[in-house]
Amino acid sequence: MYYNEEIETMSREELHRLQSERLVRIVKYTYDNVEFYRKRMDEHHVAPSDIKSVDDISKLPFMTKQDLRDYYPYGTFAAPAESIVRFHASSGTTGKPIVAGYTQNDLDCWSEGVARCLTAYGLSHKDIIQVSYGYGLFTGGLGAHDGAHRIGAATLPTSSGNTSKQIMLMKDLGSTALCCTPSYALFLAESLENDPDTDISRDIKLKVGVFGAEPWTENMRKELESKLRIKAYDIYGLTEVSGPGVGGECECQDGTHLWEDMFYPEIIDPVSLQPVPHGNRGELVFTTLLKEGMPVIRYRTRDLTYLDYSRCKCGRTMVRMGKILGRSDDMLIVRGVNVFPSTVESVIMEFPEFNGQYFITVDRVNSTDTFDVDVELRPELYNGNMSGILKLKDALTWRMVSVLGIKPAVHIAEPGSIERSMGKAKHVMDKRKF
Ligand code: DLL
Repeated sequence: MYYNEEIETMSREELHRLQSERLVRIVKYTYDNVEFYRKRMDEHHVAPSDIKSVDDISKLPFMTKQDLRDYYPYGTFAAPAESIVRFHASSGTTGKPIVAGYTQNDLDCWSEGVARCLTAYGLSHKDIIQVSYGYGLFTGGLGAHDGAHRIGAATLPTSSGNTSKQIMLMKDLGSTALCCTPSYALFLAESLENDPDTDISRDIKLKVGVFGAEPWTENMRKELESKLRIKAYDIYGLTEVSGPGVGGECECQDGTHLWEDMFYPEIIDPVSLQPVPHGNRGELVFTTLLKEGMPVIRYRTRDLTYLDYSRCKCGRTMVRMGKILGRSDDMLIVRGVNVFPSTVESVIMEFPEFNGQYFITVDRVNSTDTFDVDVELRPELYNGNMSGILKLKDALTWRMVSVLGIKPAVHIAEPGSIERSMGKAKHVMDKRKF
């Protein structure tokens, strides 16, 4: 099922035409209304009239998170203040948040993106969609909410946290879909398993999980699907571009369709800043083709992935993005080796003995990096069988060595001892002082 069949299945030629028309318009709009863009384009000796189609996009300068910080709070807004109807913000690890402002049209485009995703997951007005992403400045809660509303589903806006109440309402009202981060879904699943009054197959009506906001692996998908007896779908997005629903998977689950009629994607080499050949991994860059409040042009997301332009069996013609490996700024360099937390997760999840909870600590002792991985066993296996635990620890250590190229100190942690997250999980602590 499609939410907007005409757009989702339009021919690539038609899409190219639509994107080009929209790009020409947005470039002129930002040049005319935002000093930041005017200055940047002038510095790069490019004028709006140089942009005739999306084939000219590489003439335009890039934009970074730092630009958004430097021009905080209103410096990259293009619409007059009175037409902004909502703000959201994403808090980075340091400094000022990134603030985004939306006009009513922006909110309508955003909810259409989410509605396309929810429809692709098989959801409709017949569903009860429990939104356990946080409501507030974070785009997850209200973004999923507006999309659910748009398809006419009944929305259960529980927001994040208060897990026992979430479970009670999920059971009593019969939620059929759950929207939250994969790490919170794992915590909810564990809580359901540990609840003596709940039999998941009897009491829980969930059929679909709408998971995103953080990298998660195929092995984590399997774990969540089997624990919650659902089909788990990926939803992607970021505040700077709109929020959740910049793209989502379809029933084929073979990549995340990006809604290219609204968000033009590119993949560049983060060092040379040149486009990479189709299919190669690099940094994802977006240009918003319709946004009025705070458009972004060639915005460097830092997310590392690849794009697949081959046709999907579902009939959608929109490009598919591979799973996000991580953000270039989340990558750890440990003893000179590049380590992505998502790769560590994927190795841990190869072992059915672990429950998916882990924590990585990196430090520097006597000028040498230390790399510790704490990982929880499933409760039923944490039974004092020391030789079994030691064997498992060894097996995980050597598997990490072969995949990561670096040897971690693995610690088998007591079930429940690693802090659970209600939103985006924090899996890493880097204590090194650079
Ligand atoms: O996380 C928007 C969102 C909410 C997406 C709910 C999906 C569901 P930010 O807080 O601005 O916005 O964080 C954006 O989160 O650049 C990625 O690094 C990461 N991210 C988002 N979705 C995914 C995903 C929201 N499906 C940043 N897989 C992005 C991997 C994701 N990483």
